Amino acid sequence: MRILVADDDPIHRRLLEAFLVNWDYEVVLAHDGEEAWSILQQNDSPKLAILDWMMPGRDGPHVCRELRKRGGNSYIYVLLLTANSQKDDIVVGLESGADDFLTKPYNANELRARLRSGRRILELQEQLLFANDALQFQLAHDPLTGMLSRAAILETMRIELIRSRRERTTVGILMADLDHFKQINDTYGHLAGDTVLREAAKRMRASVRPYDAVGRYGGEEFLIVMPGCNISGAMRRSEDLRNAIGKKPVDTPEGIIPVTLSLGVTVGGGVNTAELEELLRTADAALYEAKNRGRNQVALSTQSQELFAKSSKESIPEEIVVERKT
Ligand code: GH3
Ligand code: MG
Ligand code: MG
Repeated sequence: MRILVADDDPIHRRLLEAFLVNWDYEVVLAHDGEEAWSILQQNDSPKLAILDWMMPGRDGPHVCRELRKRGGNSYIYVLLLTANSQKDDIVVGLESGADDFLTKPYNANELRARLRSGRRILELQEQLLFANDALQFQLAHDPLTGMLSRAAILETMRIELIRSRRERTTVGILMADLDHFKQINDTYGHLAGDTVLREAAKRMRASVRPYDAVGRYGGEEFLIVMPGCNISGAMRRSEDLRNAIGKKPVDTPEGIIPVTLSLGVTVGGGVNTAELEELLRTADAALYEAKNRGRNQVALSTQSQELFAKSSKESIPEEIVVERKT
């Protein structure tokens, strides 16, 4: 493990280094508080630091205060070394953010033990960060399909709408729903239904661009957010998604299952001032329309049709206003 030793006294520095090397630490030396602070600011700085209290420029507590002010995820464990005469200042040292202190002259075994407890705290901190990351991932992803969760895709949509207004681009919003999925469950069983959902998710992910977001909005309903996508782009992408699901049945242990997808398309951002909830409603209405017209097809929301008919910037090709495919 790497450890930073900051001490302006060359004899103390060398003595400490000798101990630490002997205990298998990899030592990084700083000659004063200034140098210590600059080392601790580096991304790969040691996570364990022994700082002498008295140093020219920034003293130990000063470095400590800066460190704690900076915050961040990567915790650095600090042990302050104080001269015996400063024993009364221990409170000041700890209040500066130091984790532990030792008075000079110190006992080598005591130093070694205190460093060990510092390492334990760093290890716990690392485990906590790891667990926290795993939890964040779980919250943002649907466990069955590995897609973004409902909350995560809605958050993506919210952010992309804000971005699109700033950058004056549009965002394609697709609401997609597997057709007659209840029948699939009823005919082949729930496990086969799950396999179909996983495969559908995989095909959808593969049909959109890496910067497009796909999320599981509900049971067999998906929300796709496509930044920078206009009406014709969104319609084309919807056709790709529809084809990706429908062109090949899904092979499951319970049988080969044909599946189709219906999609409702709307476009937000840009000149469209509609808020997130309204866009969801319009995409949902278009999806309902696609279902009504016989499923396995793409429908564009009337709001998008009207809005973009008004703005001469983009005309909607006649044949894709509502597509009917069998
Ligand atoms: P439509 O074409 O109108 O969308 O018909 P549908 O049968 O797909 O729609 P409906 O909403 O009636 O049924 C959806 C079904 O999806 C019902 C529910 O049991 C099933 N479902 C939801 N989540 C899951 C899941 O995680 N796994 C499985 N196997 N089925 C699910
Ligand atoms: Mg359905
Ligand atoms: Mg549904």
